[in-house]
Amino acid sequence: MRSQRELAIRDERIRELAENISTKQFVQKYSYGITILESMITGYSKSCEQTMGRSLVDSVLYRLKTAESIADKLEKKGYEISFTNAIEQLSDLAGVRVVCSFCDDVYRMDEFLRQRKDVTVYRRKDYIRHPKESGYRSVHLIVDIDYPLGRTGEKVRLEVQIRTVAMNYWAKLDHQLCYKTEDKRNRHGIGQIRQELRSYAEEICDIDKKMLALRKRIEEI
Ligand code: 0O2
Repeated sequence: MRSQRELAIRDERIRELAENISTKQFVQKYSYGITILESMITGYSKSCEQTMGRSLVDSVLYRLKTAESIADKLEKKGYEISFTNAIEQLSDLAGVRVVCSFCDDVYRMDEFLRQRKDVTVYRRKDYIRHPKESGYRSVHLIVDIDYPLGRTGEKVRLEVQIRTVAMNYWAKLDHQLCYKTEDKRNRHGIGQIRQELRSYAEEICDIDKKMLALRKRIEEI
């Protein structure tokens, strides 16, 4: 439990953070990153549509992280809430989520971004081959792209999450359900719920595999 004083300090730090991330300079930089990545992704998806005759990408979503969410994440990682720590310690102040139809499309998109000369992959995590304990699946890329409107050589860092429609369905519900049970973590039965969620992630993964197999059979007809 935090004291009233600790809560007041926390609120003040979040307020300062919110001010810093709403400056024109900050919003312009990260929005630029999102726009560039989004146009690369949709451009590639369109070119695939012409060559493969089907849509690779179901949707592209993006967001700038809120001050509250930045504060939670900094605290979770053991850092004080500050703008400097947000910039230095977090890689997902700006995030782009690519939702693909099939699992092989996820890896096509992953490969496409990794091969681009104007995208530097700082970190890659394959939570499809190695799902998280929760059952979460996605490919995550932390990427740097040039920011020509800034200082010479300045980069903008973003997180790209690539997943299938089915993985996205699970992640969205998990996010909602875990959020709702967050303050009930120690209650009896939460372990059972997490175990069930994990088993549903596996069922969804099986369906993804079956749908991919079905598509391949159809392509051979
Ligand atoms: P939000 O609100 O979605 O933005 P690291 O980058 O390695 O220092 P980080 O950023 O925790 O540490 O990386 P990680 O574990 O790869 O996860 C980053 C994001 O993936 C999370 O961002 C979520 O969006 C998503 N994610 C990870 N695990 C889960 C999970 O079990 N369930 C769901 N639904 N999503 C998950 P945020 O900032 O935690 O949350």
